[in-house]
Amino acid sequence: MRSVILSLILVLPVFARAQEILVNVYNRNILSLNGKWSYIIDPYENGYYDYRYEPYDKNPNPYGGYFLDRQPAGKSELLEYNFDRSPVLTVPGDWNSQDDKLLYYEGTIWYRRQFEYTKDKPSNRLFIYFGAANYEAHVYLNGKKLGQHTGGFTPFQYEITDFIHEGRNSVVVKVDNRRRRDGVPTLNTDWWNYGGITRDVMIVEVPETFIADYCIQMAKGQNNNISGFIRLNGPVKAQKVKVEIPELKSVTEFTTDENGTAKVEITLKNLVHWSTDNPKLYTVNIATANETVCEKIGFRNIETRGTDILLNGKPVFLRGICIHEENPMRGGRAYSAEDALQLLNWAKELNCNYVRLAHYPHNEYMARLADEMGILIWEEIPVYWTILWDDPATFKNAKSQLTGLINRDKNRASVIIWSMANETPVSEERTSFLKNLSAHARELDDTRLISAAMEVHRDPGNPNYRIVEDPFADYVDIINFNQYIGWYDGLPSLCDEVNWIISYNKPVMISEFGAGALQGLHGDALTRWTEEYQEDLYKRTLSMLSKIPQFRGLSPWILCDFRSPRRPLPGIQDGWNRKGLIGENGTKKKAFYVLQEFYMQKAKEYGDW
Ligand code: GCB
Repeated sequence: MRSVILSLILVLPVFARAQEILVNVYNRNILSLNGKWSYIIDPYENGYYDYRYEPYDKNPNPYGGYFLDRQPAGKSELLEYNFDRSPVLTVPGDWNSQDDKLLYYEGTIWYRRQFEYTKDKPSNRLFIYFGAANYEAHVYLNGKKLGQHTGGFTPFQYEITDFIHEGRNSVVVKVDNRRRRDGVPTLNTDWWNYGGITRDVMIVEVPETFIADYCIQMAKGQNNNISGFIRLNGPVKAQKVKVEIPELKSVTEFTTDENGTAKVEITLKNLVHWSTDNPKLYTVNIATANETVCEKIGFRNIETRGTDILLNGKPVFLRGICIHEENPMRGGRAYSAEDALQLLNWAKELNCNYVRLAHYPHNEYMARLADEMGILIWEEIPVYWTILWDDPATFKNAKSQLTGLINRDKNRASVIIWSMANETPVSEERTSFLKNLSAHARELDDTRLISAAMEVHRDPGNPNYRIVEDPFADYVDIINFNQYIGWYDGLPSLCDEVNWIISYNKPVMISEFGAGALQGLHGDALTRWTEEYQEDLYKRTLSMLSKIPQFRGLSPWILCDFRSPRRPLPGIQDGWNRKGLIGENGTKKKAFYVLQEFYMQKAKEYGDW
């Protein structure tokens, strides 16, 4: 019995230290590890735990150091895991949409990829970088454990300088997508729990001392002043660093301190601000004596004044739509620049100037493309519904996902809102959780706006009143709430009756409303699931919302139908949430055109047409 249970990896007593994540990884010296990875399904995790359920990581295998990623030493040796005989999955990509038998799988899958590597320069350092893996990943290189990462939507990396071999190398990753009560998100969501290595994987080669992180953004409330920081990692911490913006003929030199950090302050003349009409990006070069990192960055100012949202000092109405990170036509998680283009092109066609990337950090291509297309963005972490508010480990997890997101996208002009949560039930623990998260976000980035998708309450004495009142509203810059009058709450005609009580002197936005419709199903406006019902609900909702005096934007639910196991209705839902304005085959529903027209009028009203 014992001898047939094989440990998968040789154990190193000390894990590689978790690293500060490299910013702007796509513009570095990288080797992509995307492609075909061999995989082994391991629902009982026998490659991770011995037969006493002790992790091999903690308790090195006493039976001779078997490990998964190797060939039997001779014909008599028993090995039961063998990647060479195993099928392959494409990385990046969720496993659910690549093999029918994995559609509902929740558990562990082991991945392996072999690759050759030769350094450009012997003194250079190497990192392995993962855009994301859902939900927990354990990473091993050539039999050494590099570390473990929790959270399905943020990047992670390990330094592999000392573990990589000249020539052939082998990386093994255990990915486990089981939902957890104490996780972020928790057990209960309304989206598909796609597992796998869902984003790009790469080896990054950098000099011994390298530019690890930087923030080059417009200072809060300023029009010409850039402020931020540069942080070096490596033995030569104190040195000269240059920031150059060739188009503006601006070159400024800074000196990093003994921690490798320099504060950046630059005054720019003749700067063209990034905006939705003119998404101007400047090439910015950040250089030390032996490294230059380049990136296109836009400079803009976002703030609120009273009930207005101001982009570069000018009132803006946010014509938005919610998006899940899914490609409805291919099926499964979106992960590429092409997927991002498809989704954001649809948003543009809808006359949007804004998108809400729900309900977790999307891949980096989205914000990069939005920068180029002039689309404003809301970014969010999966603090959704009923996570464990009083568990310090859950808070730490949420905070680390928020940090990962802000670190990655802090140089994107398109990103204007960090959202802390979606539809969370009011309680003291929840409000203090969100307060602490938002304080952390402001500490990391004081230039963007904070919000959350809050809930609506009824007035028990008056069926036609809806109230937005939430103690967390005091800590946000924009009030956002989800409401489903006409779908979960009465019929669409109720929209004509309802009065809103929203007493905040802040901009008010509606982060969600919507109705399910099966694309191609027609009937009268009172028949559920028809395109006509959804169309009618959109018309009535838009007139209802327009009566709210502080109304400054919206992001209806949702651009495309998306998969959700909560949606079983045969013949209609079949495992899809049908609230999309676009069906699973890419065809637009009638309500798409209602919103498109509304947005054209709004754009005209705000002088954006
Ligand atoms: C919501 C949630 C969203 C759901 C949506 C629905 O309020 O925020 O995740 O998918 O409603 O369709 O019910």
